[in-house]
Amino acid sequence: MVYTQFIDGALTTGSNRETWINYNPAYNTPLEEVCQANEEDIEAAVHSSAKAFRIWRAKTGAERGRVLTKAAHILRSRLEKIALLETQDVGKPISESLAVDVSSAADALEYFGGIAASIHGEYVDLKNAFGYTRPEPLGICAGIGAWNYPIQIAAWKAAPALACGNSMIFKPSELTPVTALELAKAFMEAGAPPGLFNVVQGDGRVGAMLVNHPSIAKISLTGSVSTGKKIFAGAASQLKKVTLELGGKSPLIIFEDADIHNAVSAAMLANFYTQGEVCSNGTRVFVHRQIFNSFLTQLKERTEKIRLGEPADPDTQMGALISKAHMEKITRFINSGKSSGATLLTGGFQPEKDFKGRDISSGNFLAPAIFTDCDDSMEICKEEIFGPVLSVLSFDSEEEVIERANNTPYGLSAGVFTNDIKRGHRVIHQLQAGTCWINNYNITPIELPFGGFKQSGQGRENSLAAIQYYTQLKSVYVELGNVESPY
Ligand code: TXE
Repeated sequence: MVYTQFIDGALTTGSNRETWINYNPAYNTPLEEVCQANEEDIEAAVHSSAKAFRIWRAKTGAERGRVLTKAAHILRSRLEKIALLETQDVGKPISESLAVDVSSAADALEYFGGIAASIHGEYVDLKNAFGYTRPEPLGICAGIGAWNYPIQIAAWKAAPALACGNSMIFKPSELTPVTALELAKAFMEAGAPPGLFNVVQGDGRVGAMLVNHPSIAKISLTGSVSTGKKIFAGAASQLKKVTLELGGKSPLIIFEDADIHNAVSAAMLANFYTQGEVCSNGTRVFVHRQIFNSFLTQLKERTEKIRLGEPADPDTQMGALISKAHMEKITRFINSGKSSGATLLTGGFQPEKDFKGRDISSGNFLAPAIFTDCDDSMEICKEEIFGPVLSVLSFDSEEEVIERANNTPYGLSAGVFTNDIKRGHRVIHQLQAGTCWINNYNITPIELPFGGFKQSGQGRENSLAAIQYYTQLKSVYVELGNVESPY
């Protein structure tokens, strides 16, 4: 099957002859051939997006909200089909794509569909005059996605953009081109004007075309820090608005009074969910020295029970990494950890068989790895690995752990486990991270802002906070008296 662009309400292979093969990470077998967009396709997408924008911005918030809400229902009605597509494309377990990926995309559409009618400005009383503000849409927004949560990322960008009256051109990661098309179809069936949500396919070259296109008002990226810097620089030449959701090396701090079972659960969720390919992962697990050994014993025991294997099996808990190249990158990090003196407590190897004895040797599977005897200066404790590799570090005092946790150029997330309510808040307030949890980890409800401090990003996704990143404020002064003039 040839996978395509979705432009002006219809699938099209576009005008380019260049294609690439998209693989299923569980077997490294081809899934489909995908057409790379060229400049002509981008022009067609921009033209249709501009047309849709004129129609869409003239609608009331309630009308826009209705379309988003209907699209959410359509996604939910196709939950199993889309979840399977996502699992085949990303390699993540079907249990995850059923429970999280498609539903969180639908949650975003419902949430922003629900508030579309309430987006409003302010009235300001002035002497003999009044003023008001109008949050107006930006125009055509471009969304550029990463490969770990393809449909969720597409919906997290599209939902607030469309609720605010913008149109969107979305480019999925070249490694996961499939489910953004399902979102585009859902919007069309829900009554969106053709072109409101176009999908163009391709690698960074297509992303760069979107960044440089003068008719595109805003870029929202989910991706790596290095791509974020390129996009920020590219957008600067035209002073475009940007939202950047980038990577991290987040701390998870476990104090001696924490509930250890819960803390171990959170550390596993913070490192092994989606094979560890999550930007907000708490990959530096700081454990108070008093509970270090018992924490480690439980962590090792439970990690070794993770059911790794065939992603489409509902019993599977961990699937395949996105690509062979990514698996090799993670393996290099594991070797770096070993050679720098850390102890690999468990995992870090490529299993031949899965938990039901099936041959998985052709896929990108890696047993979840735990490193101990770590030092903050080791590469594995400083660089984002984006795979199932957890480093455990011990600490003695609150002051010390806060300083060590903050000693990173990243600032996406942080977690604290303690039963002392005062300490929980006190510590969280001192951590340099945009998305934090007390006594849990990696929970990202649509109602709360998501985004990073420092080099982990710009702007926020989700929640009411997202509205300001998809609108521009117009101030209107209305005179009720005479014009006072010195002339
Ligand atoms: O990122 P890339 P990947 C981060 C995390 C991880 C990385 C993996 O740090 O290491 O992303 O995702 C497009 N101009 N997060 O490898 O390479 C590219 O085609 C314009 C953080 O996909 O940065 C793809 O669509 N676009 C996170 C997208 O950018 C360009 C969640 C990302 O690619 C481009 C997931 C260019 N010059 C991953 N070059 C979070 N914060 O939520 C590439 N692209």
